This record gives sequence, structure tokens and C-alpha cells, in this order.
Amino acid sequence: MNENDANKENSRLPPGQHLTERFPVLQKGRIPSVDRESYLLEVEGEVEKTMKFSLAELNQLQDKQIIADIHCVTSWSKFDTNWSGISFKKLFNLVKPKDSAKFVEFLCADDGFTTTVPIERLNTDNALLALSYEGEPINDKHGGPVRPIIPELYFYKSAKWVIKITFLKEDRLGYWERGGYSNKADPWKEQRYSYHD
Ligand SMILES: Nc1nc2c(c(=O)[nH]1)N[C@H]1C(S)=C(S)[C@@H](COP(=O)(O)O)O[C@H]1N2
Ligand SMILES: [Mo]
Repeated sequence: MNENDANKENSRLPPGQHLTERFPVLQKGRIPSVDRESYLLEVEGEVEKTMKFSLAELNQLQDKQIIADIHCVTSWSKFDTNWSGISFKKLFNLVKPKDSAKFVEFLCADDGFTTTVPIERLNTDNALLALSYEGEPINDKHGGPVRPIIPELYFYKSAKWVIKITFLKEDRLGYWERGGYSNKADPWKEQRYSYHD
């Protein structure tokens, strides 16, 4: 690699991160297997319209593809990951969040795992509700059938195996956040632990 390429690569790496070519698999416990046939994504809370979507319905709504760098708080980063799925703009147009909706909580199939993000972190160029990774349905290990991908935040905010999305007036701490990880989770500010918040 010449010096220019190395600089370019460094400018894409947040502080304290290193690059990996692999795709590590991380979660709090065992990997659940979500039944694709009976799968339903519930969307509720501070919205005009509570909704439930089957996987077939979600597939119909796909409107977005991103190529993004992801950053895990354990210090690995992976460049140019390719995800496709549904823009949050599209989801918001369907459920119509109320003005009171300030945060969004993702509830997951691995025994009550949750994480939350401020609503404005979702209406961005590169966040989406992902259904595919590198052109294939997301596999069990990486959170299929459905997971939000929010590349702007450490990867623990990109909840795997999502089954419910709840719009909230006030924030709640998620699983890793209760365990001492930052609730803000901005890799560029190196907000790794709760004492950075
Ligand atoms: N449901 C659920 N989602 C989760 C986690 C988890 O424990 N449960 N761990 C998070 C963490 S710490 C990371 S780094 C990423 C890892 O995603 P990957 O296994 O696809 O690399 O998932 C995040 N999403
Ligand atoms: Mo992580």
C-alpha cells in the first residue's frame, strides 16, 4: 500500500479502531433462530398507526442499499459492508411517529435484548432496516431476518434479530448500555463507555 492509500484508510478509521477483513460474530448469549415463516415485526409506541409486518411484506417495502463502514466497540472496524432493506423514512411514512417520539427501542429475539437510539439517528443517509447482507438474506449469525444498521454508531446499536420497534418519549438504557457501554456510542468521539456520556 502506498502512503496515500494508507492515509485514506486511516481517515476512515475512528480513533482506537483497527481494520479487519473478517466479520466477527458477537452477541450476549446464544444465537437464536428466528422462524422466517411466522416472523412478524411489530412497530408501536408513540406512533399514529401501530403496525405488524410479515417478512414478505417487509421484502416488498425494500427501497435502499448502503455500502458502509462498521465499527465495533471492541475495536474492530470493517469497511464497505453492503446492506439492503428499508429506509427509516419509508417506515416513518407508514407508522407516522408522533411529535412526542424522541427515541426508538429495538427489542430482539435473544431473550429480551434491547438497545435504543435517538430518532434523528435513523433518518440519515446510511441507516436502514436491513434484510440483506452482500446481496443475500441476512443469516442467523449476523442477525437475520431483520436488523437495523446504523453505521454512524458503534455496532452494538445495530440490533440483531429485531422483533419489535417501539417509539419512546423518553430514553431507556439497553442491554450493553446497562452493562457500562456508552448510550451515545459515537465512534468518532470514541464514546465507548458510559462514563464518556
Ligand atoms: N440482539 C442482539 N443484537 C446485538 C447484540 C446482541 O447481543 N444481541 N450485540 C451487538 C454487538 S456488541 C455487536 S458488535 C454486533 C455484532 O454484529 P455481528 O455479529 O453481525 O458482527 O451486534 C450487536 N447487536
Ligand atoms: Mo460489539
